[in-house]
Amino acid sequence: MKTTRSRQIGEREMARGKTEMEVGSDGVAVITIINPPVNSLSIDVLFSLKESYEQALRRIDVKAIVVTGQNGKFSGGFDITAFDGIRGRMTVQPEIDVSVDIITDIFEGAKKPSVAAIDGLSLGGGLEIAMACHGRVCTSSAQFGLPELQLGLIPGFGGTQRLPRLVGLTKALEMMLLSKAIKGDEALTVGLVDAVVSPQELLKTARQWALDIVEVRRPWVKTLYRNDKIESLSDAREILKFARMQTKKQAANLSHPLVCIDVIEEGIVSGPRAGLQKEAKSFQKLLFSDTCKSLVNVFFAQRSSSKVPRVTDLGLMPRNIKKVAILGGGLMGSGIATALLLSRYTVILKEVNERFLQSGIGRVKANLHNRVKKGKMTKEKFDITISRLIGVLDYESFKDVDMVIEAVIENISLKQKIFADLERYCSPNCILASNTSTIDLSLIGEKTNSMDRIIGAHFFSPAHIMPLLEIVRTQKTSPQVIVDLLDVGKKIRKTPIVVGSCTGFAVNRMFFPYPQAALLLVDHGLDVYEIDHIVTKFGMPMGPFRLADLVGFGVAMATGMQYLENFPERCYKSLLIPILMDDKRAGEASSKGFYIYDNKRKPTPDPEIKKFVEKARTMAGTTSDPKLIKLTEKDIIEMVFFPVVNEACRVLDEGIAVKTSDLDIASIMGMGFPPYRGGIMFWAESLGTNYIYSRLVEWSKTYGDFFKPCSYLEQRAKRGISLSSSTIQVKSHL
Ligand SMILES: NC(=O)c1ccc[n+]([C@@H]2O[C@H](COP(=O)([O-])OP(=O)(O)OC[C@H]3O[C@@H](n4cnc5c(N)ncnc54)[C@H](O)[C@@H]3O)[C@@H](O)[C@H]2O)c1
Ligand SMILES: *[C@@H]1O[C@H](CO)[C@@H](O)[C@H](O)[C@H]1NC(C)=O
Ligand SMILES: *[C@@H]1O[C@H](CO)[C@@H](O)[C@H](O)[C@H]1NC(C)=O
Ligand SMILES: CC(=O)N[C@H]1CO[C@H](CO)[C@@H](O)[C@@H]1O
Repeated sequence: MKTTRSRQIGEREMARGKTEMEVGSDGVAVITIINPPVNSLSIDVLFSLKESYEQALRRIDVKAIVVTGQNGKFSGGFDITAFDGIRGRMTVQPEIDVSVDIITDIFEGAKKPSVAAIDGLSLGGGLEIAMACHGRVCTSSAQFGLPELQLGLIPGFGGTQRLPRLVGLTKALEMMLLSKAIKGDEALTVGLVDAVVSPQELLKTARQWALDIVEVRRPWVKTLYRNDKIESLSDAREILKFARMQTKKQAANLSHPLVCIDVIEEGIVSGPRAGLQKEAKSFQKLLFSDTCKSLVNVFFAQRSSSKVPRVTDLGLMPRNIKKVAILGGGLMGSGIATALLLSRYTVILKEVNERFLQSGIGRVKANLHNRVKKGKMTKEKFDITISRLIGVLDYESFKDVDMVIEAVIENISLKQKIFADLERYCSPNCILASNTSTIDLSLIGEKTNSMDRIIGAHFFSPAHIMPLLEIVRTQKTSPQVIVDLLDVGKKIRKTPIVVGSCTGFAVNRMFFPYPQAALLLVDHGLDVYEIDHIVTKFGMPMGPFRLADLVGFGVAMATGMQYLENFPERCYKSLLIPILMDDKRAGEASSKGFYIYDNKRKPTPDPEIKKFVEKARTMAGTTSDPKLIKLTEKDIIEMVFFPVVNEACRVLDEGIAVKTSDLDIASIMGMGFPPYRGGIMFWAESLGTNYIYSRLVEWSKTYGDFFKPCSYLEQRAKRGISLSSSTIQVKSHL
């Protein structure tokens, strides 16, 4: 990675992180990376590391070097917040290639040996520095990985060259292409480290190793030139060929994994120095790619989703939640119970009768069994986990629960009664959460005096697998309760977004126009399967029609009705699904929807669908529109997704969501929008507000108000400002 140093010495106190060096009487200089919380490698840290090395190399009382990180963490890798800075400074001279000039020539090429003492994280650039050392000692809980591909990049500090030389090609490819981390003991087995010791012994052992290298093992081996682990050229070619094939299958729209394979190959074919050079060049290019920018956006969006203005900035600490009660052991309830149990919560599951209770518990067991089958859980762990589940039929044991999550059938008077009961049986501090998808939370809490602790916890089905949690607050929900639920969300490994209450909340609300746009296009002459094909190619896990089959026509109609009730002026009402329902099609569950399903649930297009489409067109009075039939793939994608962007703007305007980045996360984790496009709003922004606005205006003239841009979008388009800009907005958020 080429970079320049912009800060002057006088600005030191502003520096992001540093290193410190301490020379012992044994002649070992211990250089410690200091940049909390994960000792990331900012530009300042890298240059300070270089200075410390140079000093150690100059001093005659120093015989050997140990590199380590402060507070039990080696280094979490390159500082991602510095990417923008590097992009901006690319043209400034002089350039220094960190990977070649510093890590390879100064650190690895030094006349004094260095040993990395690794505890905690050693990821990305952190691991790459450790690999350039002449020895590595770690603890068994240390974590090693090169996750750069998750950000649309490749390892940039020689990782593509050194990792294969330490652990062999197959293991190195697995760690890079799948961003798979390994722990200390495995690192020892595969040859990534030389010894595993206790945290107390770590520094002592590393010093000893460093001195041993000086005294006993001179001349020492540089990782970059090791050949004992790397496969023969012909074997390597076979392995790389297979990896390319797999990659093309699994990540059709991503080019950087293939670049990574090319760079590794260059090192094997033309030697590691050439490999380093190609790595540096490719890294620079990828840094400017849309994929990298998008994935970095997702990285930050995910981290900021748990930062909520005027909630998480009040200095509130999450309360300790240990015991959670769940009402209803249906599909949702059992999924939520599974997620909580997996994160060591004690779970009380309440049902209406013994039979339902047993089937609820059965579902939880089945979820956990699946993990055992997949090798993700041992039988012993299963027994311990399921022992924390307590099934009940009454509220007896609710006195000391910290949180209740209600997931019973959607019935207002039932839910009102339940919340009134909860108020009586639970402690006054207990959080009362509902997984309701449609009923207004204020209505649910109407018969209580507990609105400040009533909150929505909207999971996505299946709850133990889907990563998103919509936390729904009302005007009365207390910040403390939001902070508590954010903490639970994090502990059960969900990405939470905090939203206001409205029909569909943020995710389903902004995506309601998505199937409608697809149906509109079909009514006007496009083919069902072509739309699904194009949308899938764009990167969605499935097209809108395949999704409708999966959700089921019953559910699709019911939710469609809600939007029609709430937003009649901008709904497109196609008759196609009701017509299909008349033919006894209900979607995948009935083996027949837009597709036909075999007994393995494999979908096949149905030639008969034409007949129903014709009928729907006739009834709607639409005919095949010659203009539409000639649409390009790009047009079709835009006609399907711009209405989503438009609705997302309304969601922002109404204060349902507080940041565009939350909607990026919502689109990716709730709907499967491709992360390498950065999320729905990031993608929209990349096309330009004005472009989206003018296209919507154009379509609304032909196809009506379904496409009519909202005022939030219009105002920003006309002023040429970003969708996230709140300069116009004066409406108060929730
Ligand atoms: N699962 C989904 O994908 C999905 C989709 C749309 C909506 N929802 C919503 O999720 C909620 C639950 O959905 P589900 O699919 O799990 O429903 P479900 O019918 O499978 O399960 C509901 C369970 O709650 C139990 N129950 C009813 N009253 C109870 C009470 N007073 N105390 C304890 N248990 C009680 C029922 O016996 C039933 O087993 C509903 O509000 C529904 O609207 C879920
Ligand atoms: C995504 O991949 C498909 C092939 O699967 C290709 O046709 C399409 O152009 C790709 N899109 C982008 C933006 O790379
Ligand atoms: C809703 O719940 C109430 C109270 O339990 C019950 O009396 C009513 O029959 C239920 N309504 C429906 C439609 O299930
Ligand atoms: C009761 C409840 O919350 N229902 C919601 C729970 O989560 C599922 C999964 O999306 C939603 O579909 C339900 O609306």
